[in-house]
Amino acid sequence: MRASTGRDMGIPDDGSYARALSARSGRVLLVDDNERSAARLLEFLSKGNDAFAERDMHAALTKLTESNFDLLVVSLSLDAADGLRLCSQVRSLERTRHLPIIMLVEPGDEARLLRGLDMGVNDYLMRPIDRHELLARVKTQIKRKRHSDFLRHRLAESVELSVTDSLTGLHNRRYMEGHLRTLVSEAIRTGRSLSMLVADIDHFKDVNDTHGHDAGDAVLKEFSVRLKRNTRGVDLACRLGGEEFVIIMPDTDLDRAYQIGERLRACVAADEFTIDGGQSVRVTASVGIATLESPQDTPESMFKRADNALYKAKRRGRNRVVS
Ligand code: GH3
Ligand code: MG
Ligand code: MG
Ligand code: MG
Repeated sequence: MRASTGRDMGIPDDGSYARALSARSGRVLLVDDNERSAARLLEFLSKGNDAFAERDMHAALTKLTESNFDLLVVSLSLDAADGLRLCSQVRSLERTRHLPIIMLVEPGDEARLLRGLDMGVNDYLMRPIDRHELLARVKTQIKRKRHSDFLRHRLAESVELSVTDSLTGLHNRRYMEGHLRTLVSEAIRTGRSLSMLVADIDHFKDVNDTHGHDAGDAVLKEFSVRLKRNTRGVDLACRLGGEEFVIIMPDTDLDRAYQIGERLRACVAADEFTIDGGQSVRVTASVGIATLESPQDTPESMFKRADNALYKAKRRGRNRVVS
């Protein structure tokens, strides 16, 4: 595999791809129950790798689940069908699912070779083993693993980024919209209650104007912490943008939602928010509440009612909850 930079795959070339591929020597586990063959292979494999050997499948599985390996080399001449069973176990365990496997096969054992390939073994060598060929195949498999680990990691990261607000770590608007839709249909289907709360920090522009944008960011973070503190595990807390936040609360009626809104409002107003340089600011928030009213209700209409209530709270003088 040529790619030594990530640029040709659309990966920003910050060097992380090259680093991931050239990382430390590979950790290789050899499983072979023939003592002489194992000693010889282990010596080959130790060239450029951290190589370990086990004699049977159970010891090998224990080792594989205790720490991370980059490659498994299995001799198919293990007792009975143990070599294949080990491969199948490795493929089925979460921790080892992506571990590359190379099989070592006796000539004439094509039936098991085919079954191994069928269950996702990555490569094989026929005995007698040529050391150069072994090392070349080992190197290729380790490189491929690092390549796919890197992509899997990046993918997980970007999925996370696409639904998370980077400043506060709360869910973002996109996530909220999708989730609200699901929760509304679920509540309508089951006849259970569903409420939402929209909170907006009062005169937040003044915080920025007086103390600077970083101080504003610090307030937003601390506000998110207090918001979270007032939610249950099943509630969904999001930052919609700016200084506007939402909590969606399943199994919660209007009265209960009002209590939660009031508790949040009080918790914001009670203690000053710490900003940089040991300073602190006093902040209040206004809160609008809405609940799912009928099976004809939609996420949009419910959100609109919460937003209208918030607007009323602002007009009536802020630092209050309106439903
Ligand atoms: P109101 O009580 O009517 O809500 O007044 P307000 O000042 O809070 O509302 P306004 O919408 O006039 O101002 C919101 C301010 O929030 C303006 C904008 O610069 C600031 N803001 C938006 N996003 C961020 C952010 O991520 N960080 C910081 N520090 N400020 C932000
Ligand atoms: Mg505003
Ligand atoms: Mg505001
Ligand atoms: Mg606002």
